[in-house]
Amino acid sequence: MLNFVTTNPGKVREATEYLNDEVAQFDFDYPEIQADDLGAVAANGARAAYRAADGPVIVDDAGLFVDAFDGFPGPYSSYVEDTVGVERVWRMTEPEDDRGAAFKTVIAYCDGEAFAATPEPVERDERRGQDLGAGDRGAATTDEQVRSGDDALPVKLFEGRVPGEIVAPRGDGGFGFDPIFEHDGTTFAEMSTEEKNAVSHRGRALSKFGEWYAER
Ligand code: ITT
Ligand code: NA
Repeated sequence: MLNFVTTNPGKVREATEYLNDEVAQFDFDYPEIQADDLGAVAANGARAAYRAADGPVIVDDAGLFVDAFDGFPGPYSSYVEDTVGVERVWRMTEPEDDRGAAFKTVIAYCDGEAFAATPEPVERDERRGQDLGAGDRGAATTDEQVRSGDDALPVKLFEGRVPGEIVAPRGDGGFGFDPIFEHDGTTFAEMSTEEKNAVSHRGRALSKFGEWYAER
């Protein structure tokens, strides 16, 4: 059994749909370091959560990156959802000519073991090679195998990204910024969990993780 470390039931719903009965929510509010790198935040969280759970954990740190704002709110998405709110993120983006955005997530896995070194950051998503643009700051690219002092817990990272556009809110499904994020003409809040997983940042990261985990 794998602990999905999150306070967000929406994430658990998506992970359960994807990984079936292998995951359970571990409701643990890990201390989020101030960093503009989702991978660093997730890796740090996975280490803390592994110590607390005393078993294998995954942490998922996500964010909405708006192109016109150079990637804002990005790693600060949770804070912005709580303070500014989803509707006003739409209003802020509305006057912009370019309403392009991306959701990104980094899943960090930690089970206390070291992993075979990956020759290349194979978990980088399929869009590698394309110009990821300034809005993609915060992407994690490599495994956090670095050991420093007592903090000797290796973490494996899986990244997922999906491009889209910020639109006026539509739909009741999903969570967070889903109502204002449109992908191929449909907002994430208008999709079922299954439909969202098939195209989403989290679905992509979960798929990479699932493939790797099955071979482990
Ligand atoms: P945990 O840290 O406990 O997992 P959280 O909701 O704070 O829960 P994040 O920091 O990863 O998770 O999320 C950053 C923000 O982005 C937060 O406001 C989420 O609601 C939002 N978010 C994350 N994934 C999303 C998704 O798939 N669709 C819409 N919004 C999402
Ligand atoms: Na969070």
